[in-house]
Order: sequence, then structure tokens, then C-alpha cells
Amino acid sequence: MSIWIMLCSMKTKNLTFPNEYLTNTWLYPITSNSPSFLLGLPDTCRNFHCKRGKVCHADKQGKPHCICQDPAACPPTKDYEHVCGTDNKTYDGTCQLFGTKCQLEGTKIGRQLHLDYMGSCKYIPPCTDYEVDQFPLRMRDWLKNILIQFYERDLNTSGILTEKQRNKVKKIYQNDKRLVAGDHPVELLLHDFEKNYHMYVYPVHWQFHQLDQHPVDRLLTHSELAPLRASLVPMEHCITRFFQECDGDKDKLIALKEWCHCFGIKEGKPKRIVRCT
Ligand SMILES: [Ca+2]
Repeated sequence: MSIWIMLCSMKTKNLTFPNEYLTNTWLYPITSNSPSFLLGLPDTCRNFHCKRGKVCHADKQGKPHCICQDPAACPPTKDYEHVCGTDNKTYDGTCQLFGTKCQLEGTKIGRQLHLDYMGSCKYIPPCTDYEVDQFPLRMRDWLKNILIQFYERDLNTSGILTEKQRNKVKKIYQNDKRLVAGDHPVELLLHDFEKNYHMYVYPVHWQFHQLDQHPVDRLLTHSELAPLRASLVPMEHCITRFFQECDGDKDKLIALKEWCHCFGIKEGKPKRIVRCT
């Protein structure tokens, strides 16, 4: 079966990030393994995993192989499952997009084709210098609020955060009560960041490690970033530019150090500040 992660969205103070965090969750595949049992494939494919865009196919001897998903054979999707590729083409779903990418394997077009964002392709206004400067302020606040919501949820039904994470977020939660709920202008966010710097460090790290899974190597590939950016691009037109600029050495990978830097998190001072190296 495919492995999925829940991609959540939230409404947060003065942000246009996706609404109804936790209550409006949707699924985004981070690896695509063939649902052989759905396709009526032989049992040898049942527990045979293929990467995204491929499906299992058993040869005459019953030996399983991964072959490209035929985009035309993808299951039907609803409108809300449409996705926009980096080729600015709308695909019926991730199955069709990654099947197409697989068929283009070895070509430049194939290498450059990624999931850009969830939803049909639409006009994304350019992000101005001013807006991209404000972006880390709002994103940091958003990440902090995500963790606080997780913490509040865990007070009733534990299991979202580990004990170690809960202990970390508890301090943020208690500290966050200083700010009155509601919209916060960027000036206040900037002031709060300067005064309560430590509160913002952990959420930035936490998000990085949530994304750094395939593989866990302190580097984020486009695919690893996709669960975050694909959901935010339609609402946050600066996110593409933000992550492009985050990749300071332009190697198409965002290292933890680059990630911290673009969120304004300093390189470590011992003890109190988590090192970003
Ligand atoms: Ca990685």
C-alpha cells in the first residue's frame, strides 16, 4: 500500500496560509507503491514496493518488477485532486503526474518535471522583494502556531507529539500566551521574534526534520519539500521564491544550515540556541 502523510493546513494570525488546520486535512503521497491488490495483480506484487510513478508488474515467472505507471490508467479523480506540474500543466492527480514523469525518465523534461502545487494550474502573482522579506516572519509564526495546535490537541488526545516534543512545545505554548490572539502586524512579529527568539527556533527545526525523511540526510530535495510547498503555493505566492532563495549555493538542495539561515535562525551559540549546522 502507498505510504501517505497527512498534510495539514491552518488559519493563523494575519496569514493567508491554508485554513482550518487539522480539521481540513488532505493526503499527499510521499512514496508511491503500487496498490497491486486494487489492480488485481498477482500476489507477488502485494508486498513489493515501487517508487512514486511506478507500479508493480509480475513477469511470466511471477517475478515482480517496477514499471512506469501508465498515466491513462490512473484511477479517476475529483476536481480537488488536480495538481499543477512545474511544466505549468494541470494533471488529474499525482498518479498521472508521476506516471508521466516516469515515462519521461532520462530526459531533461522528465528531470525537470515535479509537482508544483495542489490544485489546477492558475496564475500565481510574482512575489515582490518586500513580500519575500516579510515571508520568514509570517512563516515562522505559522510553524509555531502549528506546533501549539498540536500541543493543544495532545492535551486531550495524546499521540501527535512525542514526549520530548511535548516538553519543548510546552514552553513555547506557555510563552505564546503573552500575545493576544488575532491578527499580528509584521512589526509586532518582528519585535516578538527579537524578544522571544528561542520560541521560534524549535518550530523551524521541527519542520525541517519533518520534511527530511527520504532520506534523512539534513538536505531537502524538491520532493521532500513538496508536501509543504505544494499545499502553500496556491495561497502563498512567495513560497517558491522563498525556497529558491533559501538554496544559497544553488545545488537544488536545501541544507539545514540554509534552511535556518533563510528563516533568520542564527548559527548556534552553545546551550540555549540549537545549532544550525
Ligand atoms: Ca533529505
